[in-house]
Amino acid sequence: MDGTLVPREQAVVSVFDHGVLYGDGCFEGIRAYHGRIFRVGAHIDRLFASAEAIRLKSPYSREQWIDAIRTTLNANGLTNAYIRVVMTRGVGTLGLNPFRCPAPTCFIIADSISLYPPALYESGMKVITARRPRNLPAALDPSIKSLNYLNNILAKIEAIDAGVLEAIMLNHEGFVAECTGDNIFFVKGGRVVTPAASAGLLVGVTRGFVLQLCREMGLPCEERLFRIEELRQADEVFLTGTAAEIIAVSQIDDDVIGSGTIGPVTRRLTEAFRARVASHAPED
Ligand code: PXG
Repeated sequence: MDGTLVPREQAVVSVFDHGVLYGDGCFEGIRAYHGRIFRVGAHIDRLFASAEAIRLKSPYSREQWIDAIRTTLNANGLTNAYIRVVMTRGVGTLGLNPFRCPAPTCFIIADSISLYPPALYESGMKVITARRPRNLPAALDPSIKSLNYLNNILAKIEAIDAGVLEAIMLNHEGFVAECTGDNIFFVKGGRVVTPAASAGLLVGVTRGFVLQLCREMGLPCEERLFRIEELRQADEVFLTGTAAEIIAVSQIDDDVIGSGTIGPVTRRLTEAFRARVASHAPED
């Protein structure tokens, strides 16, 4: 918390913090595998980009954040972990003005996470198409990982109400953007496709890693705009995210995707992903 290790019960934030009052701030979710912090540089770069986009200045350098993440991981005795890094606007007066908050509140949590039941990684999971569109980039750019997640949470509620765990979100023009907490890919005729950043989405670290794996494995891949109809006709659909890693989609609304279970390309990418995070490659 703000540069000091504190026990869990002392890790508290003021009710006057604008992160709490207005969702004014940004965050990252990061994984550690075997004591190595996965793509920590990319996550801290994105944290700084999010902060800059909301005119929030980090009191710590990139290196200080990375050191603090490592310290928090070690203090919790964790080697496999989920790390949450949060930077809020800080404590201020009631009223929106962010510039009346003298200092950001910064904290790091190291804990565990399991997002989806393990069996779903074999069977694939059902998702729905949310009726609610993803935020308009000109209003609140989804590439900013801000503490305002209500757009995603309201779509997540649509999913839960429909008895599934994720929802596909379309942008204001009806192009597929992403899911509430995951990016989305499809495979058709051996080509791997994911929405281009211009669809208005969080440019996921896992998404970037999967695109890199495709190139390394010689799988043709592209980033472009597409509509939900194209997704319904795909051979395979899968989601990517820090928490989810790679998970197959078996059904979208009433449409079964491909064989209705994890497909061969998704399986290959999942195996490559797991091998890489388990390997002793240097941390990056
Ligand atoms: N889109 C959105 C809206 C996200 O929130 C992703 C895509 C995937 O990005 P990364 O960089 O993780 O590959 C995210 C990330 C959670 C949780 O608690 C959600 C995310 C990450 C970690 C935990 O549900 N979402």
